[in-house]
Amino acid sequence: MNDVAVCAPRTAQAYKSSYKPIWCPGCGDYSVLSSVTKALAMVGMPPEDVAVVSGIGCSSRIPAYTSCYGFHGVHGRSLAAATGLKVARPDLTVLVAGGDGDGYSIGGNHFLHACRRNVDLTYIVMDNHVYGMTKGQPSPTTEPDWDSKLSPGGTGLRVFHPLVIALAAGANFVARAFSGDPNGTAEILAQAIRHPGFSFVEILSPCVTFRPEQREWKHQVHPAPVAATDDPARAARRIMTDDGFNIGVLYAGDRTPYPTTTGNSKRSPADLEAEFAI
Ligand SMILES: Cc1ncc(C[n+]2csc(CCOP(=O)(O)OP(=O)(O)O)c2C)c(N)n1
Ligand code: SF4
Repeated sequence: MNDVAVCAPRTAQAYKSSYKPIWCPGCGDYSVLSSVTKALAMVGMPPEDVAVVSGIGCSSRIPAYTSCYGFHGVHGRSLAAATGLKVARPDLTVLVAGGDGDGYSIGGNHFLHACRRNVDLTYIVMDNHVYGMTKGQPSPTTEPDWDSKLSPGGTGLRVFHPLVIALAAGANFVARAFSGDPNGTAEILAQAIRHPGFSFVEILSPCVTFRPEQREWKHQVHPAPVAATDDPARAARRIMTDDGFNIGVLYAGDRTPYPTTTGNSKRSPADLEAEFAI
């Protein structure tokens, strides 16, 4: 986390914008928005010192619903944009948010390298195991036997395992949360924001329109039975063998974050123009 001046305490409301979300009634992303704003209030930096960067998808609409700086960018490229922003402006706290299609499919390559670089970012994936915005195509986390009009009989493909992949690639903090537990999710997000380096929080967030059966997740999630470890091999073994519904911080490491404070972070537009003059 940055050494920002922490001013008077703010409520979660202070981090919400006046735009009303247009998600479907019952979408898990409403609760994720509430957890993000609660977490920011817990951590306490002013909204103008926070940037929320996203890709494309229902979940990627989230920056507009906060009062922080926002960038609703290109599908699958949120981590690239956020990395550039954080390196250029290390004084900002940068959150990155999006869906499983955005982050693991078209953005999969960026996900690997963001973990490896370990820039001080907090990456929030609202995982609903489907492409919601484009009407229900299977994503990398869709179960192989999920039968739908767009994937008759299921894809038959092995699922992508984001938490283990993040660990193997070098993420410094790995957690799983559930949108139906907004307070618990806010606690996890606050820890993720405070943790140095690349923090990855996978939030199970039901798409009630294309995956209505995900309403059952509230009966399946449970707290992780053991505390977070700082041993990546142990964390990987646990995550590989859990049931996919363990909620909590699963790994908190101590890798040194990518250094972002060596340059002059607050150059004027005139300085930048001069640098690129031909
Ligand atoms: C380059 C490009 N390819 C495809 C699309 C179409 N597209 C928009 S959102 C999306 C998938 C969104 O799914 P996900 O990231 O899981 O988010 P959700 O809508 O479920 O929150 C796709 C394929 C696009 N906008 N740009
Ligand atoms: S389509 Fe699914 S992910 Fe998109 S807003 Fe509706 S419920 Fe949420």
